[in-house]
Amino acid sequence: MTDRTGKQGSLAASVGLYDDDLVQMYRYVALARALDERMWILNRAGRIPFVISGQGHEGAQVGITWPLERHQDWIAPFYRSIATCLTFGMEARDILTAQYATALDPSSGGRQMPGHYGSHEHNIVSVSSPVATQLLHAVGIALAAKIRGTGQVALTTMGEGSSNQGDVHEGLNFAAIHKLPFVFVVENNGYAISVPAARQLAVADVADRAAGYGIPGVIVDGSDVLACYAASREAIERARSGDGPTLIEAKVTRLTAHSSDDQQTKYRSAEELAAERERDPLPLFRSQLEEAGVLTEEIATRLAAEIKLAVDDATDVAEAQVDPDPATAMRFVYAEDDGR
Ligand SMILES: Cc1ncc(C[n+]2csc(CCOP(=O)(O)OP(=O)(O)O)c2C)c(N)n1
Ligand SMILES: [Mg+2]
Repeated sequence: MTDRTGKQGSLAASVGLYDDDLVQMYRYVALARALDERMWILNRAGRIPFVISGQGHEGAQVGITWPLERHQDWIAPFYRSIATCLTFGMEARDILTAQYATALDPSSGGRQMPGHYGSHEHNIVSVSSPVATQLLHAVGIALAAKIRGTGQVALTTMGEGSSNQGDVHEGLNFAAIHKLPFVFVVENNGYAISVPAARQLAVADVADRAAGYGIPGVIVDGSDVLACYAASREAIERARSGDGPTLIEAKVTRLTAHSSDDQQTKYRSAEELAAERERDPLPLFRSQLEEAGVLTEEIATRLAAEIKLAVDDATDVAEAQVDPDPATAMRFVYAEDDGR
């Protein structure tokens, strides 16, 4: 995704990127946030039934997705992966039509639950409701890539709570034994709904578990977009060159309640919530790019206008699209022509 002819200031050079990459990365973080904020408004206005938010995770998602090859590699994401899906090719319209469950929603034509994004066109596996099953899907894709010798990498993402599911042990063990081109990303936001990490894990870091599979376990500050990028690039290179999987644990913050059906002030103190705001990747990345002279006022103003236009357009399109025809509800469940 890098423009190899562009300007390269010292910040971009420090991570082997160009200034334009950094601006584009910032654009995805900001677009994901703006779409997410719009979703909450639409939910509270009674237009969409359910929001499960990526706010606080966007920096890690953009940084980690960036080194993957579009239309070549695969991602099996989870419900918070709005920025991941955008970075890998989905559009603002695709996200909101999924939220409205319209007939033309590319994720599933309105068949999936809200927040269950997917894109055949962009190699994004449809989100599964039972958490952690996506790891098995991604490991299967990685196995196929190895057998076929395609050079593809499969990456999956999930929360730290989901990482305790049995599927993770089975899939990770298999991927490690067979040195599959696979990257396992845990976006650790410290909670599984209302359950704090200390009640989910007996260890401080999910990354510690990597040793049990004989693979590297890397901890990265999920508010630091470029640190996430560097960790991901290394893991992807390792996977592609045949050295097997890596576990990346990105320590992120969950800025919203678990979902629009949750109220986090019931289980998190005002002090804790205020401290979390300090780790918001959006203003942190913006300041970093401003200080490096990459994000000028002119560029920031242009991006803000573009993003507002994209979010308004996505809302208008999703509002205008029709619902799926109930007669098609069983399509893709059973064979089309067997009389059922
Ligand atoms: C197998 C399974 N068990 C429980 C649930 C209900 N559930 C949905 S999200 C969630 C919390 C997951 O927490 P975590 O993995 O930390 O991700 P986060 O939501 O914090 O990003 C639970 C328990 C589910 N969807 N699937
Ligand atoms: Mg969590």
